[in-house]
Amino acid sequence: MRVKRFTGDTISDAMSRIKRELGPDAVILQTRQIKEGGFLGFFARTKVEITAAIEEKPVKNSFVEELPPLRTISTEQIKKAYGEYKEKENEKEKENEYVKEKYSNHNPLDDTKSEIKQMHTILMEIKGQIANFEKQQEALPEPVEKWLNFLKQRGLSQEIAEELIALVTKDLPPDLWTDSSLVFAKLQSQAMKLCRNTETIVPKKNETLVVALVGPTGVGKTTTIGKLAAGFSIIDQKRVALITADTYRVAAVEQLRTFGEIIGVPVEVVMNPEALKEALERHQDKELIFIDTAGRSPYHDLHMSELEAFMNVAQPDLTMLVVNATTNLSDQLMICERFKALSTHLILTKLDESMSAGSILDIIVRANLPVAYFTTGQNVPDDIEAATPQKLAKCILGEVNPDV
Ligand SMILES: Nc1nc2c(ncn2[C@@H]2O[C@H](COP(=O)(O)OP(=O)(O)O)[C@@H](O)[C@H]2O)c(=O)[nH]1
Ligand SMILES: [Mg+2]
Repeated sequence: MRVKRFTGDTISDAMSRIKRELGPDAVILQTRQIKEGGFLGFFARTKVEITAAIEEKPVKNSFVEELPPLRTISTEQIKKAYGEYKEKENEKEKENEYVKEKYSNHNPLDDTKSEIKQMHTILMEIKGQIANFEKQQEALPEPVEKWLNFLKQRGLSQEIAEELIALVTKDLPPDLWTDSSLVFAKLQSQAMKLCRNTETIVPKKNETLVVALVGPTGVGKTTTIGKLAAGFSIIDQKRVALITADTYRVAAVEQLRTFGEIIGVPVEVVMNPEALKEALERHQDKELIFIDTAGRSPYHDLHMSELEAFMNVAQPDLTMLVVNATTNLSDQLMICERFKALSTHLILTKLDESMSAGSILDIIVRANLPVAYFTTGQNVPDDIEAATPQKLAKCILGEVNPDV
């Protein structure tokens, strides 16, 4: 492992030095502003200092050279460019997490705090389970019980499953519960009611709409921004800019820039809230600006306050909390709790991979935020859908009645 400090007048200056000397796979460990020169503190110049590291073994990276010429955009090319970008990024992910842990100013107190939080979550879960067990003692009529089990198999929590059943029971007496078509239709319409709050991104007339995506690492924020940026710029012909505050990997940043060039969308890289502010000002001529943020661990207070600092400056019109449908329900709910105050909308991802997508109803009800989109695969720009109550209810209950 080679660790080295680089200075430059600007971030891109220092970044290009890092790239020249350590190559595109270098990992950024720390960035800060420094004063250089001057006399008794006067006339000093502000510079950027970046500490970066690289594994000694030479790593070949020919991603940039392999791309097709710019501007001949086809969906296939967008998919290919984004696919290659993701592949490289994933490769480095594990290695980088390790380096980051090792070299960051790691505070053991943070670990203790996060352990306490995790224990708290587990205790709350146990408490919930005991309450559920007590409730279960009151037996339901057999056909109703069967539908309750179906809902739980779909991934709904006991609590929401019972709530949905209670709503249906209101206008369906127990003797009609054997009519499965009727029950399924009622469940669908009640699920749609619980998911009635949907709202997609609508660019404004003569104003810039700023949309930020937040959430933990790996939920699909960058992929979803790729889908949205390509959709709005190519299909809807909007003027779009992309700003990424996720500057951790040099190679990832470079490749995201290349992706932006292919779809004809400028990509700005910002390392601190001030730079974010400047980047936003530079793109006031755009109709839409997407801000990609670094994945933040909801257990990590420092991570969360860094994100808040970026969001305070950006003051996005819309802040979309990205939640992965395949994450277990108690984690999903904890993520919602942590990010809810920052967020205005929800994006649900990886519905294609979830065997129990019903849990999204718990998220939707608990977060009480409008759902904007859901995503159904890794393909950029295709695998994204605007949320509607009908589509969400289908994801939750499945397309077909399980009992016919
Ligand atoms: N199956 C599936 N995978 C997805 C979806 N969205 C993103 N991914 C994958 O999830 C991984 C993490 O995505 P990324 O956008 O880097 O997450 P980020 O860390 O939140 O920016 C990548 O391998 C993506 O291809 C989706 O809707 N379905
Ligand atoms: Mg990302």
